Amino acid sequence: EKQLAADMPFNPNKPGEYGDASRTPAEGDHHQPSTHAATGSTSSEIVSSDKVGSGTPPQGENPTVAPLDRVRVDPADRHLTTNQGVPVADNQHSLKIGLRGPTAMEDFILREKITHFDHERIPERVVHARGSAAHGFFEAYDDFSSLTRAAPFAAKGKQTPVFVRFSTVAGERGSTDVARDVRGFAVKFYTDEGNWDLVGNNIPVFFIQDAMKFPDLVHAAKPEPHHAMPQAATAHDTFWDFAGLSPEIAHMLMWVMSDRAIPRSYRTMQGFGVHTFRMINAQGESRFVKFHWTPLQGTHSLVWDEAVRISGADPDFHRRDLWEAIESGNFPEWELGLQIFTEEQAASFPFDILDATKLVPEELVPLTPVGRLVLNRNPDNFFAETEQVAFCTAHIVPGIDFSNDPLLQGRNHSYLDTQITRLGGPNFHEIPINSPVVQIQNNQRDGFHRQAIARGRVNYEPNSLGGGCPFQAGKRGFTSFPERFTTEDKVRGNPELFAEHYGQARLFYNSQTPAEQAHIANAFRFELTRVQTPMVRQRILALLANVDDALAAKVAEGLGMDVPEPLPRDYQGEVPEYAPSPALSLLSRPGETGVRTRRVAILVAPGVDGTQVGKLYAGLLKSGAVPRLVGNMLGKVKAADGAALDVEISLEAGPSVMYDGMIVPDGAADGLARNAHAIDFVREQYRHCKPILVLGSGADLLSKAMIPTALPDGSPDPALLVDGKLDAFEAALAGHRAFVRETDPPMV
Ligand code: HDE
Repeated sequence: EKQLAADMPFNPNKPGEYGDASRTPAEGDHHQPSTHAATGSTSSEIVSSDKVGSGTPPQGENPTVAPLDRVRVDPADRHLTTNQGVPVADNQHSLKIGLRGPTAMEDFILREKITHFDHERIPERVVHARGSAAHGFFEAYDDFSSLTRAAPFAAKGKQTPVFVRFSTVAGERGSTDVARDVRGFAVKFYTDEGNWDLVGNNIPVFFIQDAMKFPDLVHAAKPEPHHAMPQAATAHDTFWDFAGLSPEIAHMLMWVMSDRAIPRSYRTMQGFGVHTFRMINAQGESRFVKFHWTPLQGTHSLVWDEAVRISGADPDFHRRDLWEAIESGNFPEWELGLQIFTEEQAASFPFDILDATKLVPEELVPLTPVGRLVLNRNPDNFFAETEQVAFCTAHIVPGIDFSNDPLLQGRNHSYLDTQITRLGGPNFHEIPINSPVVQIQNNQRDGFHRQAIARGRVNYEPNSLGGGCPFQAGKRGFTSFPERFTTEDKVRGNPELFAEHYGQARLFYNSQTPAEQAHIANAFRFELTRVQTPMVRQRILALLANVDDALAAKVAEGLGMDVPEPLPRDYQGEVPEYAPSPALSLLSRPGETGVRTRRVAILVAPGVDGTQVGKLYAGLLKSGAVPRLVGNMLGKVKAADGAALDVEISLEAGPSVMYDGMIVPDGAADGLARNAHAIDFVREQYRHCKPILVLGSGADLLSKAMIPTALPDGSPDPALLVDGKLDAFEAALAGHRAFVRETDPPMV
C-alpha cells in the first residue's frame, strides 16, 4: 500500500498548504521575500497556518500568472482522492444497502465522481472548434524598436514564449482535420508587457468585409439547421447560396477552392494576420503592417481525392502529424515577415487596406523578415491547454494597434465576448494557459471561478488608502495611436473601393500554375455538383464570369451548364489590372527541410530482398524521412536470404494516403499482387502524384496495377523511378508531387 506523503506538495495547485518549503518559486518566477506591503490587512490575518500560509505573500506576487508548473499535476506514486482530498479506498463499487440492494444516497464519493463527469463538457468554439496546439517561442532576428516598441521585437535574439493553435473553421470539435476549409493560425505571445494574440488564418483574405455579415456567413457554411448536415463541408446549398449573393467573396473563393484549403500538414501552411495592423515605436510613429508566417517546411497540400480518403483512414491526420513531428524533435518553424507601409503608400494602392478581401501583393510591398517561430513542446493536457486557450484580437500590447478594418473592429468585440459563454465567466484570463507571464494588477473583482485572492480593502482607483496602488502606468502603458479623423456623418456603408471584387480574384487565379488552376476548377465543380438548386449553381457561374472566362467555362462544362451573363458589378470604376504574383502559388515555396518527416512506405512480402530493404530503410532514416515496412498483415516476413523482417503496419491499417511516397523492393511483388489493398496502394500513390521507386521484380506490381510508366505525352515520369537510386527518389520526395502525371478524369 502506498503511504500518504502529507509532507510533500502533491498538488501544486495548493503549494501554500505544505509550508514554506513548497512555496519555492518555479524557475523564472521573481519571488521576493515578503515585506508585507500596504495591503490593509489586519494583524489577525497574519497568523501562519498550513492552510493559509504565512498570510504575507511577497510584495506584488500574483501566483495566478506563475509558469504552468504551478498547476501541472502528476499522479506518479499517489493514491486516489476525492476532490476534497479524501483518500479513496474503493473506486470500483458504489455503496449499497446489501450487495443486491439500492445504492445509498450517502455515497458522496460516487455522487462527486458522477456529478463531475456530468459536467465535463464545455461548449465548443462557435467556429474553429476543431484544433490542435503546441508551445514554442518567437525569436526576433534583430532590434526592431525603430518600427515598434512591442516587447518581442526589442532586441536581437530575444525570445518570447508562445502558444499556437491551428484549426479548421466549420467542422465540429470531433470532425475531420482534412476538410476543405480555411485553417486558423492563432499565436499567443506571452510578452513582457502582457499577452499579444495574433489570431490569423492560413489564407490572407477573408470572405466578407464587415463584421455585421459574419453570423450569416457562418450560418450558411455550417451544417444546414433542419437536419444538421453536412459536417465540416461547404459543399451544400446554403453556403453557395450566400456566396452567390455576396460577390465580395469572389477573391476568397479562389483561395478556398485552391489547394490551400487542404494542407498536407499544419507545418506546411503559411499564416497571415489578414487585416492591416499598425506598429508604433517609442516616438509614437506609426506604420501599417501585414503579418506573414512562412513555413520552413515549405507550403504543401493534399490532393482532393486523397483528402477524402484520409478523412476515413485517419481523421486526426493533422493533429497526429503536428504531435509526432514535435515528439520526434522535428520542431516546425516559421519565419515572420512583415509588409510595412505608410499611410501615404496605402492611399496610392488600387484597393483599400481596410478591406479584408484584399491582400497587398508582395511585388508592391515586399516582406521584411523579423523573426522566427519554433514549436518545440506538445501540451500536457488537451483540454486544459488547447481547449481552454482563449485567443482575442483585442489582446494587443504597447507598440501594436488596430486599423479601422470593420471586420477587425467587430472581431475585437467577439473574441472576448464568446469566451464568457465558452469558458463560463469573465475570469478566463486566470485559466493557466491564458494568464500572462507578467503581473495582473487591477481592481476587477469576483465573478465565477475567481482564483486570485485580492488582499486589502481597496478595490478602486484613485485611492489613498492603498497608497494609490495599483497606479496608472502613464507613458509606459498602452496608448492608442492618436489617429486623426475628419468630421464625417455617422453612416452604415462601405468605402468606395470595397465595391471592387474581381481584380484580386483574377490576380490570384492568374498567379497559379496550370495544375493549381485545374484544381481550383475541379473544386468548384465538386462543390457545385453537391449543390441541389440549379439557380444557386448558376449564380456562382455568373460570379466566375467576372473573374476569368476560361475558369467559368470549365466549371460550367463540368456542371453541364452554359456560362450565364456575368453578375452585375457594383463598382463603377476600372477593375485594377495586376501582374501575376508568383508568391501566390503554393509551389513557389518548396521549403528547406527536404525529406525530413516525409513518410515512406516500403512494401514487403515473403521473398523480398531483405538486404535491400535494410539499406533503403537505413538510408531514409539517415535523411530524416520516416520509413515504414508495410505488408499484408502484421508479423514476420521471411526475406529471400532467410532473415525475418517485422511488418510495422498492414496495408489495411496503413493505406496509401498515409504516405508521401512508396518503394517496392525486389522480390516483394509476388507476395503482394493478390492483395487488392496492395494494388489500391500503388494506384493511389500514382494517382496522388507521389514518388514511386520500384526495384528489380518490384516493377511487376506496377504492371499488375496497370500503372503507365510514362506520362500521357510519352515523356518519362519524373517521379516514377524504375530501378532508380535512393538519392533520386529522395529528390522526388523533397519535390513533393509530380502534378505532370495528373489527368482529368484520372486515368488510374
Ligand atoms: Fe474568428 N472567431 N471571427 N476569424 N477566428 C473565433 O473566437 C469572428 C475571422 C479565427 O484557436 C471565435 O474564441 C468574427 C478572421 C481563428 O481558439 C469567435 C469574425 C480570421 C479562431 C470569432 C471573425 C479569424 C477564430 C470562436 C468577423 C482570420 C480560432 C471561438 C468579424 C484573420 C482561435 C473564439 C482559436 C475564432 C469571431 C473573422 C480567425 C466567435 C466575429 C478574419 C484562428 O469569437
